Amino acid sequence: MNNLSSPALSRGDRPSKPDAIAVIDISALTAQAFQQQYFLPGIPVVVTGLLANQEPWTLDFLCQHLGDAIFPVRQYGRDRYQQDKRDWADMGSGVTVHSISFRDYADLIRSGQAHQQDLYLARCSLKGTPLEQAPILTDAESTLGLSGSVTPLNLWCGPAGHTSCLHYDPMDGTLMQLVGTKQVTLFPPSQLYNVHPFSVWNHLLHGAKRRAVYSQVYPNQPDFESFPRFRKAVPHRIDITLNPGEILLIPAGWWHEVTSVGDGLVCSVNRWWNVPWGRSLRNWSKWRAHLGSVLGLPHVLGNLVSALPTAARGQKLKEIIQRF
Ligand SMILES: O=C(O)CCC(=O)C(=O)O
Repeated sequence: MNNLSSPALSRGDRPSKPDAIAVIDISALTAQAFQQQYFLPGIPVVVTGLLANQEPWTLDFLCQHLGDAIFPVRQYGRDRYQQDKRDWADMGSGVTVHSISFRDYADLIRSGQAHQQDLYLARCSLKGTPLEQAPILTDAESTLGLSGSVTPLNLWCGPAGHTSCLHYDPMDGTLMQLVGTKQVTLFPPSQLYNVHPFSVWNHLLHGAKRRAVYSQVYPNQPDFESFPRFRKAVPHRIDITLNPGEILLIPAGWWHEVTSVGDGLVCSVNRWWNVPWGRSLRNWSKWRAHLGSVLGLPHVLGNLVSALPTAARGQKLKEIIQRF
C-alpha cells in the first residue's frame, strides 16, 4: 500500500478499497484484471514492476534522444503560487510558452534557471521523436491491455519543485514515472463542485487561457472563507507518492495535483485514452470540460484571426493550437 492520508471515498466513486488507492505489482495483475477492476469502472490504481530494467531517462539520455527536438516550455514563474488563483491570467496549457530545443532546456535545468523561473516541459508530444514508440512504455501499455489512445506519448519533465496544480482531465490518463518522484494529491469526481472549479463561462472571455478544469483552491493551504465547500472535499483527499517505475491510472474527472519532489530532474511520460462508453456517457466532468472548450471557440478564433496579419503568425498559430 502506498502512503495514504485518505478517509473513505463516496460510493459514487466506486473505490476498489474503501479508503485507498491500490498499489499492485504487475506479477499479481493480468490485463483482464486491470481492465475489469480499474480501467472500465474508472478507479485509480498504481501499477508497479512494469517499467523495470529501463535505461534511466536522465538528462544525458534525453539529450541524446531528444536534443534537437523543439518543445514548448511553459514559463510559470516562481511567484505564481503566492497569488490568488482568481487573479491568474492564464493556467495549464494557457500559460506563456517558449519554443526551445531540449538541449537548451537541459542547460536551463543544469544552470538552475529552470528551477528559478519554474520552467516546465508539460504535455510535450513525443510524436516524431526517437522516443515516440519507446518500447519500455508501449510494452507496458500493451501489458495492461490499453488501446484506443487519444494522444501520443507526452513528456512531463523539469526540475523538482514544480507543481501542476489541481485540475482534472476529460480523458483517462496513465502517468508513467521514469525519473525522480512525484507527490500526487487526488480527489474523486464526486467532489467536482466542492473543490470550487473555475466556471465554464470563463471560457467565453478567456478562451483556453483560463480553464474550467482547474480548481480555485490550493489544497495544501485552503482559504475556507472564500471556498467554504472545500471543507466537504477534505475527507475525500488521497495523497500518494509516485516512484520511478510506477504507473498511475488517473481516470477522467479525477482531480489531481502533481508536485515534483527531490532535488534533481523529475521526468514522467503520460498518455490519454478514450473513456469507455458506459462510463463516458454519465461522466458530467468530462462533458463539462468539453462544453468549456466549445464556449472558448469564439475567443480562440478571434486570436487566430488577429494572428494572421502578423509577421510571427506561424509561431502564434502553433501556440494557439497547442493551447487548445
Ligand atoms: O506530471 C505532471 O506535472 C502533471 C501530469 C498530469 O497532470 C497528468 O498526467 O494528467
